[in-house]
Amino acid sequence: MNTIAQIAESMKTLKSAVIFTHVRPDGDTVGSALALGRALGILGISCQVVNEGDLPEKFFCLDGAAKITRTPADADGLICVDVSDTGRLGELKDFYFRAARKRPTFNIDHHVSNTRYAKYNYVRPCAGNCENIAALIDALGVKFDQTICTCLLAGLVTDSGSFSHDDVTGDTLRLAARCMDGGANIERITYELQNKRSKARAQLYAAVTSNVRYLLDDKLAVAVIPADMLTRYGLKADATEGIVDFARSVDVVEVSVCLLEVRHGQYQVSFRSKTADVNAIARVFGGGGHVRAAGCMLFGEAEEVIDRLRFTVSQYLDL
Ligand SMILES: [Mn+2]
Repeated sequence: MNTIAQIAESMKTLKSAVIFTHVRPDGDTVGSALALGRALGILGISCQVVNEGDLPEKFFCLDGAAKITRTPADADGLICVDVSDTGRLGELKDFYFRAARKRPTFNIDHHVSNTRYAKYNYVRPCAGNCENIAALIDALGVKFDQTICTCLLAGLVTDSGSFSHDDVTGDTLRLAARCMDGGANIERITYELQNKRSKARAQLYAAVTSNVRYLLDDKLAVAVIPADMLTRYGLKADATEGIVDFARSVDVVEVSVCLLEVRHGQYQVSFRSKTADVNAIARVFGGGGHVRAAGCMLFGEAEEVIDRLRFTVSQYLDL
């Protein structure tokens, strides 16, 4: 692994960079990318932020989000932010590997499951990857402007569950305070990125949460979202965010799982836990993430997938 100072030195030699965000982007990957892109821009390094899909509209409250594209151009360097492994680049993975043959690659992330896939790697577990990005911007010698502050705070507040997760530290809050002093609007960010929901999404939420299944003495909660359900409500996958967190909030639940059927017989699985290591559970199925929040893909019929989950989760619980 490299130090943040080494990463900053190498980045400063670039004239241009592509900054990659992960599939199904969240506030942390987008906030990380836009804050870093802004800082590098101040140094005269032109940056293009990319994502494999169309960016959900809620992110447009952040400066620069409207310029995020799915079609990168060539650049001097490739930077991945909040991307634990290259599979998380989705359809941009091929572009990344082609360009990586001749360009330096950077990996700035906070996931314990990070595979250190780049030439330069800086991986430090913390509440939000924006904490690592803030350290990098400091190492680059760029002063935080209002845009940087807003984007960093967006990553911090969303990835930490509004500063409620157990990996939140005094440093997380000190950085948040610094962002507030720099003019970030926390009310706008939290409303746009976390709290605002459409009526259709509220109805989906009610339908799914009222059918949560409780297994393993109620320690495992499973929410299932069949593919046709999203179609019925006219919603996309990102509308299901928060359902798995709701299921974990039930007092007796230790591990919560949300199964989203992305195509027939294929489930995108999100895990949350109170104390169990769901990164380890997700890894059993080829996924990963954080100790208390992770994900993977599972194939099969719903009942069969739930059986496999029930068995594997039972190995990680005191029953
Ligand atoms: Mn993150």
